[in-house]
Amino acid sequence: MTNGHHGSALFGKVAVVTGAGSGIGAAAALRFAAEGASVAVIDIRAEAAQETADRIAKEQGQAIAIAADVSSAAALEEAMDRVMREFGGIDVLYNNAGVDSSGSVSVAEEADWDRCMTINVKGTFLASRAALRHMDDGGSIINQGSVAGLVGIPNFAAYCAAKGAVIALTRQMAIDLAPRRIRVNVICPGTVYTPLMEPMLRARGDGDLEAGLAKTILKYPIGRLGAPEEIANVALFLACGQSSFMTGSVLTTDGGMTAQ
Ligand code: 1HS
Repeated sequence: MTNGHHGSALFGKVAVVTGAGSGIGAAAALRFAAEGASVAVIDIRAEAAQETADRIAKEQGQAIAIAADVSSAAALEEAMDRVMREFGGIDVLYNNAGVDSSGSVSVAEEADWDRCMTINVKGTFLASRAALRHMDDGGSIINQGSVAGLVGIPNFAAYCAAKGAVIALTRQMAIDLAPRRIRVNVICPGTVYTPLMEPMLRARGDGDLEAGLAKTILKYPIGRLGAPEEIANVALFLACGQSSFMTGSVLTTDGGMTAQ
């Protein structure tokens, strides 16, 4: 490994990351691999998934790329079956894949609402269900929430509702899966500069990305947005044994945004 994060917190483990072709998912896939996990890189875009898997291979990590849409139960079952065949089981699932959606309730489009709920909420359910068929006792599921699931964000109706649902689902899953010693936790990042965020930042700046960024940073006491690697570090903590007494936890990772 050449990335300076060499460790073995996930030695011998198998981790699945959805939406791992870019952003936080890619950072987490790389981090998990650097810590010794065999990683299944799932993304709806085959090329993006392959790119992350190639980056992992370049650092002597182990990864496979799988193209799958998290809104498809059949695609996810096929994907998890493939992980089972190639790696022999699943220890960690990071439900990271997500989409944003803009608009207040007065103007939001029904199709955008449905898409936001389908990818963010149903996708988390479907990927978890498919993975759980192959998960051993003692595994870890990490869901991707958002500060938007905790506080209202202007013009983000469907996204806030979806992330609130992911947080509630996390607590529910933690109860049902405790007897199998599968822990389920949710990370609530503040804005991280990733491809997902660009349209929102641009809109907030009336078309000017830099202006939107400046406006957004004002909401963060720490004075900047997050980096994908800073969320990946929290995901690693939840994935490994260091968080062994944590389940049903909501981990805000937001530079103080919700502390105000
Ligand atoms: C999209 C991501 O989950 C963050 S929601 C927007 C929060 S903020 O930066 O506008 O306060």
